[in-house]
Amino acid sequence: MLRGRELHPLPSAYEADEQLLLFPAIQAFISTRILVVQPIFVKEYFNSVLLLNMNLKELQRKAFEEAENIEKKEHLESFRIKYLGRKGELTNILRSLKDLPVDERKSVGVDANKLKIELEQIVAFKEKEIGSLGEESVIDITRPGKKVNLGHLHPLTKIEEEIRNIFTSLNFSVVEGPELETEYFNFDALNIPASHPARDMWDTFWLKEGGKAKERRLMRTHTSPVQIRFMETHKPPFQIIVPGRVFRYEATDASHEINFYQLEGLMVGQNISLANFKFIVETFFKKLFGKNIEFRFRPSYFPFTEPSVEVDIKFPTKGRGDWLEVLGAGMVHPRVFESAHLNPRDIQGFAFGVGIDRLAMIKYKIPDIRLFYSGDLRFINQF
Ligand code: FA5
Repeated sequence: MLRGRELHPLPSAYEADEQLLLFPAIQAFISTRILVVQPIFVKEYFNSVLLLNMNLKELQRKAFEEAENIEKKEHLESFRIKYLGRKGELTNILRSLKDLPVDERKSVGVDANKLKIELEQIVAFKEKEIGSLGEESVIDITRPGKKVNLGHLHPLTKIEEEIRNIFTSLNFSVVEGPELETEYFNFDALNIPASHPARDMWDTFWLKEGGKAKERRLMRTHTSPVQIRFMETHKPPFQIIVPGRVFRYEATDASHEINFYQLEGLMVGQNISLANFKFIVETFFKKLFGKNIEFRFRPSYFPFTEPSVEVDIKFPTKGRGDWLEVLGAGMVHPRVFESAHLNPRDIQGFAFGVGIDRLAMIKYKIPDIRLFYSGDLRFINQF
């Protein structure tokens, strides 16, 4: 047997230590061979465990000392190969562990693996250290700087913030609701039953749902469903605004988008009247556009308000004044209160829904609503 030739008396622990100091390179070689003979020579076996432990200690001392002096990439690579490479000194010891009985394998193995992690950490640390001294990471202070482009708020976000501030200064609270709505909140609870012709007023993005769905869902066509959601859980009196995104499946033009922003208003109490609405809306317009803003009220129809009105603002386009519809409103319909489990005999109130995009068009003199969603920086950077 080839292994038979490798059997030889082992040096004592002391001698071995001496040898280690003198001939460290030979040590791993000896230790791996020793393990082969352990089933035969018990004494040699104990010596082999001792030797392995001493080997590890010496290897650690030596490696740490060498690591101190590593300054170049090439040195680091030789260091890595010497200890951790396929035939490296520590790798040899680790490989030889399998020949030890389980108990000893455990004790020596823990130390050997600990040392392996330590050496790997040293290599990683040195790699970084050398890299940060390398050419590629030297900071050239003469290089021209890179301009950092600062972003800013979108005009629609800006105006929404301004509107929120105006209404909170008038003691309104800000409430939000879901963009994905149920048919009930968007239509039925607002007195727009399936058969009602008013349902045709909004072309809707419906969700495709499997047959198991309890209720049809849609992308809300207006912010009015939040009226119901809020009134179901709050007792009057209250005054709220509800800013949010809405969706309509309709043709776009200069004043119509398929997704745009609305702001719902709702004020409910014992004696709230259309006169209160007129005061609030007038104050709001004057704060947003200045005292000289021109607007008008027109009678209108919504199934969820009675009576209903619409409001237009004079919009200066190309030198001539045009009226632009910005808002629908009215006194909350008794059926809407009933949907929210409130008694219409005890309370009354007004509601309105204003188009935020249209207000922004007027404030910033934007002739086409589609510019807000174009993503064109030449447009956006003007704000
Ligand atoms: C409604 O959406 C009602 N929910 C408003 C309402 C609330 C009435 C509470 C009564 C009580 P209308 O469809 O008219 O109403 O839309 C209201 C405003 O949203 C319009 O005046 C307009 O400013 C804006 N708007 C409507 N459709 C579009 C669109 N396609 N693109 C941009 N803005 C739109």
